[in-house]
Formats: sequence, structure tokens, C-alpha cells
Amino acid sequence: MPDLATPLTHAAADVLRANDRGEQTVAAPLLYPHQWSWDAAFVAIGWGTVSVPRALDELRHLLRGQWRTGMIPQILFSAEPGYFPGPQRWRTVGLAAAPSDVVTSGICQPAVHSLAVWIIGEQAHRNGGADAEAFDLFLADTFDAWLAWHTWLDDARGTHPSGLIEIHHPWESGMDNSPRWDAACARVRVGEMAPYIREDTKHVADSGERPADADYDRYLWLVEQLVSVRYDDAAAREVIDFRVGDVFFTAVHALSADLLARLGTRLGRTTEAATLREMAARARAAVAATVDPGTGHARDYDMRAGEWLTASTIGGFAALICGAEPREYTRLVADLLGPAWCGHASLANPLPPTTSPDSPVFVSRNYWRGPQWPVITWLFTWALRHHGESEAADAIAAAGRRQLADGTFAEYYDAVSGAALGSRDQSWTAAAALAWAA
Ligand code: 9WN
Repeated sequence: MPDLATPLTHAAADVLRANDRGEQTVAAPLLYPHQWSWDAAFVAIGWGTVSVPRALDELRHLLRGQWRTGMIPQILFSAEPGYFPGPQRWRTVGLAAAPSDVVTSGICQPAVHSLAVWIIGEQAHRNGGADAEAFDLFLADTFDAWLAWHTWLDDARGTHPSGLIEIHHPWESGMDNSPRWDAACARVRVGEMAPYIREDTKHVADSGERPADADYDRYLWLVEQLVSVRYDDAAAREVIDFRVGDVFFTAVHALSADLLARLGTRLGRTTEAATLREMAARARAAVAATVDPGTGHARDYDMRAGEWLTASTIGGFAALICGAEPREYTRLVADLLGPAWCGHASLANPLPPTTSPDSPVFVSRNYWRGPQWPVITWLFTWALRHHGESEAADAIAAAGRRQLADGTFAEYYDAVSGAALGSRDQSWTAAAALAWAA
């Protein structure tokens, strides 16, 4: 039986406390000294096991960065130095759509926030008393903000006939240098831009754990393209070199919109709840429609080139997040646990690698090209349980907890050697340890 009072959970709570800057938690010390959008959602889930009010503050702080369009931006900058690209490169200050009292980047990340609100609500109501009251107040205050976020995704990023949520930058996927984006990135033509110096490689032991310099050139060039249209979504669709239907993002949006609909019903917001359910249903259908009949896996879609993106990555299991027809779902679970994925003979731990070890582009220690990310593992375990696959969820969660017993709270782990990689004391890894114990 999981327990919130183990040495691991004490250590995890200490990581969150050390990374706490009052109302926001930095995603990691040194490497990521700001509040990141999807990190904040996972971090709030972790905080919820320690303090519901602190969890709610994390999300309230994130909402201070919400754009007038409804977009929740990828980064809310703190005053701490050491991260590139900073505000000077994003040039969002003064834009009509951007908030006036916080500096943010100009892109977004996967919409896991309503999932966080849902989970914190469950925790708050289990605790009862002041926590339940604080949560109910929070929900009534912020429901419209979460609704606006999903509505923006649907309106501004869900216009393609595929119904997939489109992203305009690999960073928007949260899986930056995943092989999912290799073919689309190869089509980005980097133009003239100001020189820059990377900061990230100064904070990790080996630059082979991070994206390549050529990736960074593309990342920075795409920012230039977005700046050139002042982050206007319709204009961006025309100019941007990277325009991709992200199946994992779409699945997360579907799951979160469904949960927000349930919260809306509780608030008596029946019309909005119905709208959210429709959005979720459209997104779920879009995910199902991407399935490759050969592999049974979901595929991303390159909207620029009009081509499927077929790399064998964790994105292929998107339907496990948003749900699918029962037989299909069971088949995908078996595949995830099977010999090409968690059960692959080369893996140090039976956990989802970000790329299949059988893929020619698998690199066990490079960022999103192979390593196992505890936060992604946790997300799958939550979704599997939610969709009725508790046995699989328990098996993966047990292995996930064992991986974290090294106490480093690493950002990700070498899938083959099992070594801790990237940042240490990463906030969302600590949050995963706490969420598994709750
Ligand atoms: C760019 C903060 C973020 C995560 C992303 C992860 C990494 C940033 C970077 O760190 O990306 O957003 O600079 O590499 O890929 O998922 O949100 O932890």
C-alpha cells in the first residue's frame, strides 16, 4: 500500500520545498529557473499531497501568465538568470494579447492542467474541511480560465480537418527533440538571426543528454518566425516552417477537457460542460483516426508537407491517455507492456522508453530520443487506472517507484544503463514520487 510518510516521499517534498519560490515552483534548480506550464500542473499534483492550498497557489500563479486569447504560455519568467532563450528572444512584452504584469514566452505546452485540477480536487475532498472549501472556491474562481484555455486550443489550434491540435514549435509538444519531429524539423529552413549562446549544456554533465546545436538553431528560428507575426495564430499558420498535428497533445486535451466538463457539471455550468464534452469527443476521434493500421499506433501529422510522421515513439500510445474503444485499448496496453516497449530485453527498468529500443533512431541517453521520463511514466499510470487498466497501472507504477529510489529525482533516466540524466532535483519528478504515494 503506498504511503506518504516514506523516506522517498519526505525527500520528494523537500525537493519541492527547495524549488519553491513562494507561489511558483521552478521546474528545476539551475537548468530551468522559471515556472513551466505543464511542469506546474504536475508539480501542483505533487504539492496537493503535501498542502492543498500550496497546490492551488501554483495553479493560480500559472494563470497570471494566461494570454488574453486563452493560451497558457510555456514559461512564466522569474527574475533568476541562467536560462536561454529568455524574454529578450521571445519579445512578447507589450503585445496586446500578452499579460501586462508577468513576462512569458509566446508558445504553449500540453494541456494537463484540468487533469491537475481534477486530481487536487479529489485530494481536497478526501481531506475535507478547509481543503475542500479552498478547492471549491478555487474551482469556482478559475473554471472560466481553464475553459478559455481549452476553447483557445479548439478554436486557434484545432482548425485543421484532421481535428488534431496543431503545434508550431517542438517545445509546444513538451517532447522537444523526439524523433516524432525529425522529418518535420528537417524541413525547417533556418534563416538569418542574431547569434546566441546556449545555457542548458552548462548545467548537464554531458551535452549528449541534450538536443543538438542544429536542433537549437531550428528552435530559435521558429521563435523568429512567430515573433515576425506577433504570435498571431492565423498568421503563424501561414508563415511557420513547423506546423504539425500533435497526437499526444490532442489526447491530453481530450482527457483534460472531459475532466473539466465533469467539474463544470458540478458547478452547474451545464452548457459549458456540454461544449467541453464535444471538444473532448472530437479530439478523441481525431486521435483514433491517426492510427496506423500496420502498427496500431497513433501518428502525428505534418500539416506543411501533408504527410504522416511515423517514428516509433511513446506518442504512438496517445490513445492510452484519452481512451479508445475497449478492444483497441486492451491491445495497446499489451503492446506497451510487450517486448518492443516496457518489456524490451535491453531495458534497465520495465518502463515506457520515449522511443522504442528497436527503432534505428533510439538513443538510450539522449533527452526525448529514448530515456524514460518519470513524469510521463506517472501520466500513463494515472490514465491506465482511469480507463480501467489497474493491473497494468500498478505494475508500471511499482517499477516507476523503484526507479526513483535512487533519490536523485532526475529529469530522465538512461533506458539501458538506468543512469540518472539531465537535471537533478527536477520538480515534476519529485511530484511523480508524491503522486504515486497518495
Ligand atoms: C523547453 C521544463 C521543460 C519541460 C519540457 C522539457 C524541457 C525546455 C528546455 O524542460 O524543455 O521547454 O529548455 O529544454 O523538454 O517538457 O517542460 O522542465
